[in-house]
Amino acid sequence: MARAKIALIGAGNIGGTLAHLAALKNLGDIVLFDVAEGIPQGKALDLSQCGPVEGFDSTITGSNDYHDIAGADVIIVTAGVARKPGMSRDDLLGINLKVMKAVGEGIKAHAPDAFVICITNPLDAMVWALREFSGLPHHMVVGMAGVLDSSRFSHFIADEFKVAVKDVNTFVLGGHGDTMVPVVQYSTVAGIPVPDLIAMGRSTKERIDAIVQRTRSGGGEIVALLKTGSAYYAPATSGIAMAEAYLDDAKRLLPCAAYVEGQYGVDGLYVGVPVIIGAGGVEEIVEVKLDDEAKANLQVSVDAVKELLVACKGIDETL
Ligand code: TXD
Repeated sequence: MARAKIALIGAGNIGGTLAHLAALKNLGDIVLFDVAEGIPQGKALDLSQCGPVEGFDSTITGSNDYHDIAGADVIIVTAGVARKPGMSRDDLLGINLKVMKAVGEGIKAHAPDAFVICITNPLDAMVWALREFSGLPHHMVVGMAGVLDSSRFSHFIADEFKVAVKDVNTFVLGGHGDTMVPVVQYSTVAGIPVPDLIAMGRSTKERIDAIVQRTRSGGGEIVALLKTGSAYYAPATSGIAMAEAYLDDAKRLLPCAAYVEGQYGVDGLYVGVPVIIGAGGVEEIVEVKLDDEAKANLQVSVDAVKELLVACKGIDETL
């Protein structure tokens, strides 16, 4: 069977890490694309030289030409600018919307059959705009945020209860921003819901609420520490998990920014919801029952995303 082809649009901090992870996992042949000359080529050559040590035979090439993404099975988009201290994700909208237009046109022209995972911020708006510009089917364009946000949430929960991370499963809904909705009642340790663990005296509501807040500001916490950019190891790891779910037809149920048409009372925009990812891309949007608090929090998140879309339409009249 022919090896999968993975195109990474953006060869920066996340793009380079994506390429490294994809190569280590032998997911397929990799094309690193960027507008910066030399960066994709240099990183591709450096990564290729890991092959003899690690034993992977993926070919890794760098390019500044969209023709080289032709026939990609999976495309992961990180092109754009990242946050610096003092910047919100929304501050990136003006610059990154223009980038999504160029990327969307490149994908439309050269790899219209790919499964596209958008990572560029502000995520919920950029994945929507990328889908509009590319013209791909909605189920073949998805945003990476919830896998990262729930991984951050799971890391903090595992630390709080002093348990193995593999026994923690957390649930995050909504936009990738301060309004995201970590859903405590669907978050479990070995199947035990976190509220039950609180009732068992293993933590308190106050401590869990503080963890929810730390998850919401998880990106900003790292930006403040790094000062030169934002997180990239966990974002790349999360994007690769989604790519593997598609390539392996794994039917994984993952929190992703997907196009909702009526589910959760939302219509016509991308927002973080539980989805099944398999060979058909986003194969199903899973609608779970939410308590009133989670419903209200989700609505706040949806309203924030709608404001971003209004801003996008104000910048680009073709949207
Ligand atoms: O969970 C999430 N979705 C977020 C996403 C988690 C962390 C970071 N998030 C966002 O991903 C971040 O706010 C940025 O918008 C993207 C990429 O972050 P990264 O840290 O990889 O940024 P870099 O290192 O600046 O890399 C961006 C690359 C850089 O090499 C530019 O030259 C390139 O994008 N770039 C382009 N490539 C192709 N085409 C165009 N037009 C272009 N413009 C810039």
